[in-house]
Amino acid sequence: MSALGTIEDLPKEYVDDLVAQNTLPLWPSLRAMLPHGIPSRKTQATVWHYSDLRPNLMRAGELTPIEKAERRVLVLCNPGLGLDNMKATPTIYIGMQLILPGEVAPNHKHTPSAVRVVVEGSGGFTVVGGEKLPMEKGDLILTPPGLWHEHGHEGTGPVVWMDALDLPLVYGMEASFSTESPSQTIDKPSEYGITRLGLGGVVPYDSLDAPRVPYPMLRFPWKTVRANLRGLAGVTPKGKPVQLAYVNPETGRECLPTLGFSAIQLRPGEELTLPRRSASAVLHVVEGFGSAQIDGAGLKFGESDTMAVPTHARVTLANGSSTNSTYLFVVDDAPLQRKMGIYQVFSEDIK
Ligand code: GTQ
Repeated sequence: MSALGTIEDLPKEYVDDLVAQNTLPLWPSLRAMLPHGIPSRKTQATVWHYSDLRPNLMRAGELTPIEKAERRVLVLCNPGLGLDNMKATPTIYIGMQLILPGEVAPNHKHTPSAVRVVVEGSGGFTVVGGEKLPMEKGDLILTPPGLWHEHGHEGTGPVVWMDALDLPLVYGMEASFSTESPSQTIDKPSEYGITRLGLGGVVPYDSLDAPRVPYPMLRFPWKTVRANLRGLAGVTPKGKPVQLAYVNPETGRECLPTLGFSAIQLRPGEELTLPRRSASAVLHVVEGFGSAQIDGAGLKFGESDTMAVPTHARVTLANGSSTNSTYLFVVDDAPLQRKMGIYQVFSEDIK
């Protein structure tokens, strides 16, 4: 394979004429656009420590009233992707949102998909499509594209959650916008989704004949996921990932169109090499501490810390405790990559 011609190889007046016509030659850029073997990646393996972020988030609570923010969020920006672009990975936006007692983050809907994972505090809630969803630490709450959602806080003390959105993707498509509306009427019983669909392998009988709603379950309580992980850990050989995917229980497939969610348990003392995958990801520590090697970068993580994983990265995770398990929540863009037919797991890396 020979080296391709560069811009400098061409007469300057020719290049100037191409540019004047809003055109460019491909060949000087071909290798950059389609590198051989592995994509070029600007995303850096990065950790955001919650202990650094929290004081600034609390200060935002003093500096900016909710009316001036609508969503009081500090955004985790991957330095490799340009801070202004507000991307944790090329497709994933991550924010840490603070809501104080009595505050309301008003009702809206938008084209990007969003989820919340509760980091601290209790008494927070989100109303999604007329269902009031309580928010307790570790819970996953879906706000799918086009569904109305608003947040509130009926408890005491601060409530913080992590927002994950496919905003970089939808914004990049020039398809990102929101619509406002007065507060929703709550028209579903509490715990509606989890009561109907959150039990092992059974669904309401009439759902077999009823037209499918795309997002039948909107809240995945951490308590249930954690217990299921512990069950799986007991039957999973050492060295194999103890990992559960969050799915739509009616289809068994991913619960949002573009982003996927899973939870990993690192057993006491466990070190785990994940299969290398074409998807980019964000890891959030729900419980525990340890260290990660992501594409050769050594990162230490503690509870509520968040890490960015580039596409195609090598990832090894080590539990820092020899007596307790460590639990990680994972966001990735695998559902989108599957739909595009480009998702790959490099199984030769699986030990
Ligand atoms: O809570 O609806 O971090 O609309 C960014 C955009 C949170 C939200 C974000 C949003 C929200």
